[in-house]
Amino acid sequence: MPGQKMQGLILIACCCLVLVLISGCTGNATGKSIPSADPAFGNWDLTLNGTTQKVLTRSDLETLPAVTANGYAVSTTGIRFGPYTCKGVDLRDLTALVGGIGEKDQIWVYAPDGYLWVFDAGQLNGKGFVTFNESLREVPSPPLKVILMYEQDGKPVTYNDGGPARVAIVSDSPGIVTEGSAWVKWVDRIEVHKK
Ligand SMILES: Nc1nc2c(c(=O)[nH]1)N[C@H]1C(S)=C(S)[C@@H](COP(=O)(O)O)O[C@H]1N2
Ligand SMILES: [Mo]
Repeated sequence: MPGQKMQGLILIACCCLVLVLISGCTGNATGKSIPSADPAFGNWDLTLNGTTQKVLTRSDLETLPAVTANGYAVSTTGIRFGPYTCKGVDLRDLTALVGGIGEKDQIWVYAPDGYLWVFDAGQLNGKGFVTFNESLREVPSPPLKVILMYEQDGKPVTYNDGGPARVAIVSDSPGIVTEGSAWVKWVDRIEVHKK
């Protein structure tokens, strides 16, 4: 009967809707919340894992030697963000707190949205990045530093810009553009992987 068929279809449609709603509530892949402008933002800390492990608060981070330099990035879609004055802690100084890095080690940088970016030891020494000028023409790389930035243009990094702490690749020379994919937002964990 057409009426029964219709009822059946409506039932199936309702089941699908319920499934979509339920799956939408399970959150992101890691199950951890992104530190938005809510409690999680204030509770931020940073776990460093190497041969030992340490957890740093925001004020711990601010007591470490700070680097202030120029940062400018381009997304994979060609949108530039910056130029910014970036202030933060050199990743070599952070990893030194948990045993340091060897020449062949990798440094894994995690964010609670499930994003992960891996640097090699050479990159922490500023080598092996592709650099562009403002017109996105590739230029030879000046000395670079990889920092965990907590201030951007003199203000705490906002949530939308990846705060409380975001990776920035910085240079003493202005106008050096680096690839945005390495600028990990909302960083909450850094691991040294021995090779
Ligand atoms: N945690 C996290 N960081 C991230 C990403 C992400 O998806 N999650 N995307 C990266 C990529 S591919 C780019 S191009 C830039 C984009 O930065 P924006 O969101 O400030 O424009 O952030 C990088 N950092
Ligand atoms: Mo990107």
